Amino acid sequence: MQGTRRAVLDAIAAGPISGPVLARELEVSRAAVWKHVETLREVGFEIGSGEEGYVLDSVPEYGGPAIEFGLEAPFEIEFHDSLPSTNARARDLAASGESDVVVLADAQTGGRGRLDREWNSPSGGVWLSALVRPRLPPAHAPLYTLAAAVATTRAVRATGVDAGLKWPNDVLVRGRGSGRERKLAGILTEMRGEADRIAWMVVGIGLNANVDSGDLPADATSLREAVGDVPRRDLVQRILREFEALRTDPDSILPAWREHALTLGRRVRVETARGESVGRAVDVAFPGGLVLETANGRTTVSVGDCEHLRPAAE
Ligand code: BT5
Repeated sequence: MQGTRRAVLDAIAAGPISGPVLARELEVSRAAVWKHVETLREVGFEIGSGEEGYVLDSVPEYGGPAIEFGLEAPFEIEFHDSLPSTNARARDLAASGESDVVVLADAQTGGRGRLDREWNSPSGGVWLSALVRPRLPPAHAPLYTLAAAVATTRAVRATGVDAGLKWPNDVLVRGRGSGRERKLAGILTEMRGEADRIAWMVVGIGLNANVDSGDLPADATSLREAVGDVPRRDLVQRILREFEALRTDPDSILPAWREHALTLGRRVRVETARGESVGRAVDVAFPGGLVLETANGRTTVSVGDCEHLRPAAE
């Protein structure tokens, strides 16, 4: 949101405040204040004007300005009703030099998972991509995938859903009783690295929020299915706040991941480009590899598709 407009909104939210006082405080003309108020109303903020001045009556349910308002993370939000892929859009923004922008869409028509797999993205989900430029060597990029998965898990758990992490990039909802775990969210990280430093990184998060599970693959689930529809503005703000807290304190990422891990302690099969490894997952190691105890000893896999072979209880 444009700087003065944001200041107008913050002042009204803390109000009531009159137009002339607002103009004086922000050192702009009264006409400028009025114009910003009109623009805010157009994007859905209900601003009343009583005797004591402007008051904020309500905030729009979703969308860029709604999420930027009260967001405790330094991201600009670019919202679209529909896009082919928020990751693709964020890559374009990277190419034009932008940073710290979050692209958010209500629906995607060409959402992608890893290895160019299709990602179902019906209207009502949270499809977002954060464009960041961390001062890290390219080899440390997996940390950000884990951080995004932790941030998503924390935000989801705050809605009352018993979610946990499957290495490397999935958020699962635990099955009730002997029920299977089902995928609620996935992360797709893309980047361009220079020799010793990441140039840009796009961290894509796909979270099945207010969508019917019938519109998703068979082994997927949604928040709607688990707890009913949730306010997506709160959800996105929470994800971004948690992501920000983790990226500014990188040492906290692996411990936070372990805390919510469903993979650790389980027998797993990991398929990598070089073949498959089967063993017991015992830890996650910097910058994000999975440590396995296999028949041939300990090994660490850094990328791959992981399958949980038995329920945790066994
Ligand atoms: C992922 O890939 O889990 C990463 C998904 C990232 C999606 C976000 S949405 C915002 C941003 N923009 C994009 O275009 N992408 C990112 P992977 O681990 O490869 O899992 C893909 C597999 O999950 C597919 O092959 C399906 O089997 C399954 N799948 C597809 N859509 C799903 C959904 N909505 N929920 C759960 N599983 C799904």
